[in-house]
Amino acid sequence: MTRPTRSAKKGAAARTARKPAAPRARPVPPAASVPPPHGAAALLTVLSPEGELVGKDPGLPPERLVFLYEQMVQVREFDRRMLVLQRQGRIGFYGPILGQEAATIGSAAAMGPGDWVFPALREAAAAILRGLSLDAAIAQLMGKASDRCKGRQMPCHYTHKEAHYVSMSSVIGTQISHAVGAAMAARIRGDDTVVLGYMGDGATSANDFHAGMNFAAVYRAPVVLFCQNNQWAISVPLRQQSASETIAIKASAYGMPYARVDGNDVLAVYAATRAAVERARRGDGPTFLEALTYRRLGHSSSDDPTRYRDEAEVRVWEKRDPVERLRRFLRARGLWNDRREQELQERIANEVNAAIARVEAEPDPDPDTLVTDVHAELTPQLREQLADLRANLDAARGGREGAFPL
Ligand SMILES: Cc1ncc(C[n+]2csc(CCOP(=O)(O)OP(=O)(O)O)c2C)c(N)n1
Ligand SMILES: [Mg+2]
Repeated sequence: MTRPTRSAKKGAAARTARKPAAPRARPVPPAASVPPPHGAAALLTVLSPEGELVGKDPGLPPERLVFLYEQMVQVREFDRRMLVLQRQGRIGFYGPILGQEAATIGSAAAMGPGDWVFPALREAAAAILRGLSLDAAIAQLMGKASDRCKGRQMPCHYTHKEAHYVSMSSVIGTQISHAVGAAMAARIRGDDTVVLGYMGDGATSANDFHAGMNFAAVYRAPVVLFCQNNQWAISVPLRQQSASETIAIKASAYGMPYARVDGNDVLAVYAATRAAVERARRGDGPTFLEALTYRRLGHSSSDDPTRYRDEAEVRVWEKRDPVERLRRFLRARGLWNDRREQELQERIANEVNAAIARVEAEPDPDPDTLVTDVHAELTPQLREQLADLRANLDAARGGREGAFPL
């Protein structure tokens, strides 16, 4: 290797000094002629933010309206507590759903019990609505022995086999292909199952969006593809995600019917999803739905959104709160009052507290389960590693110096 001469070094230093600091890469803004992606097109709305009926009433019976409200309140409390547990170090990670309760509950409530649901990142409410117990959800988050996945999955990967709720794939957009594939299977088998496949706005930039949309439309798969447009993909705002006027119109390029719905209006979401489910069940193929909503907290417990977005935007969306909207509507119909609200809040707080206490007292998975039902026969390396792990865990339990950190 030749060493640079003193003068060459000096020249290089001078060149470096003259060179202005490289600007931080900034995303190219959308073309001026393209209207902003959100707010540009009409939204299907049933309830105004004040809870007044402004659209076509889907005609749900009173007990079903109350059920939807109770589900929304329950998941809001669950969400709040799980984030607190994460902050206290009792859960490793959590992805909050505050603000998106109506989009998930309205769509999940439109599905039949035999249908299938392929969630994306924030659809715990759909699993709970389909019968996942709070204990099972918390066991998943805490990685307890009773967890269906034996604590092997990252938190927020709930699964509920009995209710056809498939664990989400963290790989953005892959749920779209999975949902379409399952819908194709139903079609080939000739049953009337419908599949609901969720995605975020960010997922519409993923390869699987194109593959899934195209496949679903060409083969008329009985699937409802539901985009939770919460307007952020971690720190990327929608205007930097897509120059399309709306997300919904992307479906027209695939020859798929679509609708754009107010995602904070549970009745509008329910009505749009119900129509799409009926269409799919009749054999008329897929529908794409864009639900306009807002992610009010960080992307996850590892994120700080104050570093990249204006809190004033959050305040605007707080005023469009989905839970309050339905509560106002129920009150106006004489289906809700302060007493019922207080009873519900107390009942849910007690149920969540009791579930946390029960699950936290449960044992962690036996470390042997890392391998024992994965491999029929352990490789020599795995055997050695497992022996090492056991020895270290034993040492740690004995409280000896230098023990394996638990
Ligand atoms: C293929 C892939 N690329 C990147 C990531 C990292 N990632 C995790 S969540 C996320 C943003 C998802 O945004 P969106 O689809 O809008 O869903 P949201 O988080 O808003 O619910 C990204 C880029 C990933 N998990 N998978
Ligand atoms: Mg998003």
